[in-house]
Amino acid sequence: MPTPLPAQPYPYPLPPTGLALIIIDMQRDFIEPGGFGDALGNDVGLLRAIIPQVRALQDAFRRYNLPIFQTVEGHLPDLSDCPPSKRDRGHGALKIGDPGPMGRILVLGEPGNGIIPELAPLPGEVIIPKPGKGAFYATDLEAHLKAQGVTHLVITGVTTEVCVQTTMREANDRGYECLLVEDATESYFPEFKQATLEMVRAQGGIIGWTASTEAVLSTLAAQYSAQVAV
Ligand code: C5J
Repeated sequence: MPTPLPAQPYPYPLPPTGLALIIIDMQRDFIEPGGFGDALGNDVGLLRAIIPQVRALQDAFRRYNLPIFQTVEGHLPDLSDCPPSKRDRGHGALKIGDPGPMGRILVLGEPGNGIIPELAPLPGEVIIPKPGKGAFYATDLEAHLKAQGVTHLVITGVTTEVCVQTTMREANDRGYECLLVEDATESYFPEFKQATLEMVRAQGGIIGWTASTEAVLSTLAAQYSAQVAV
């Protein structure tokens, strides 16, 4: 039986099996000075506020042996998977592929492309490199989810209105029941974050649900600690 998790616009049906945590793009490129987010003129320090909540969710999913998928946005070194429209867009100080203080901007394998140390994956946890904003586009995320019988996604990470929202919409269209964690996602623009939360849960949850980290953690404990103890 699903356990109701306090959420908006109404309780989220936390399933007995089939739940996974998605952590979007908690990589140095977006969160530390000298990366892509900084090159675009953003105050990257704003994004650090969610690290404790994402870490608490990561710890809980590990405790209950539930799958965790992290993504990193990045391109192949020859940029063959980066459309010129993406590289040329905007007037950033550095463009995708340019050398920067943390290596080449938004290129897979460069120091800036690494997940921040506070959220480093454990051996065996899956990292999905993605060339786009959505985590399903040109990746094997869906194959991983199907292989593990995942039906419900708890979604966290940055930035709320770009890669997080795009991923949530892609997942919703594929039939996943998605919960966006309000204080475990962040934007460079507080008003865009707020608007995204409202868009997701409007019209009876047209894209899914939103809930606090605390609500997720306490309901996870109620639902899964007995299963782990057995
Ligand atoms: C952006 C992302 N904002 N991870 N990427 O370009 O949201």
